Amino acid sequence: MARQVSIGVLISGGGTNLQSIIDAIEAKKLDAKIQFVLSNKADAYGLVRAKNHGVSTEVLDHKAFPSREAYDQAVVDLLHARGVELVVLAGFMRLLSPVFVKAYSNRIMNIHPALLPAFPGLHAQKKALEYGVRCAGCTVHFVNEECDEGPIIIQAVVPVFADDTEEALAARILKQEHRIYPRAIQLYAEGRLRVVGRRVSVDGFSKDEDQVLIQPSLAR
Ligand code: NHR
Ligand code: GAR
Repeated sequence: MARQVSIGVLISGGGTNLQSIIDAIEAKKLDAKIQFVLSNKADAYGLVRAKNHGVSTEVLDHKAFPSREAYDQAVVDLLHARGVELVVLAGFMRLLSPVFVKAYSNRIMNIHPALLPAFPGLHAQKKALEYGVRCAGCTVHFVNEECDEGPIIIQAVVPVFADDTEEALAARILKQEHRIYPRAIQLYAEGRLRVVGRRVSVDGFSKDEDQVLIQPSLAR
């Protein structure tokens, strides 16, 4: 068992990634303690998920603050007050200003439903489909001051099929999000992530040269 890492999870919506983190903790696959879940929206369903599992919640509406910086400082103050070490963005839809990023430098993670640096920003799955890529996926990265640009921790690749809809592809990607986000947090808890410039090195994992995805596959 690694030491338990104290995390704060920031959401704006449904919170299925939050659910995957709660489930991994309950299954003892993730040595983390969620200090609280914070939403900028009072009606985010993720808040119900948190309450269902005895996790405390906070709602901080960005519209009640005079500036992005003032909002971010209030969030940082809450995170500090609860002893949060690692901030986990799970569908949080507010861009973080430098005030926030500096306070938690290389201690904020985000998950994005694309193989970054391809398709940053909104509607990544739709963009991937329209572009015609054969492989899509998801990325967990540390957050820096740019959007979807921070050092990459882990990625999962999924096939794109000729008859895919945006919904089908998004669901295929989301399933893998739920596997890699708890894993990324566990690697952090185990102290196995080191950020060197743009690159994140992961201690002690074995290589497999044959772990590839070919799409369309070599079989017919
Ligand atoms: N903050 C920084 N500094 N860097 C990143 O990589 C971030 C980030 C904050 C959030 C998540 C990202 C996503 O999952 C994320 C990554 C919202 C926006 C945005 O522009 C951008 C990226 C992400 C989430 N939001 C608008 C804003 O004015 C509001 C949009 C809305 O409310 O619907 O902040 O996609
Ligand atoms: C996830 O697919 C996440 O990757 C994506 O929103 C969904 C949140 O789902 N994030 C973005 O598109 C960021 N631009 P959840 O609320 O059920 O975890």
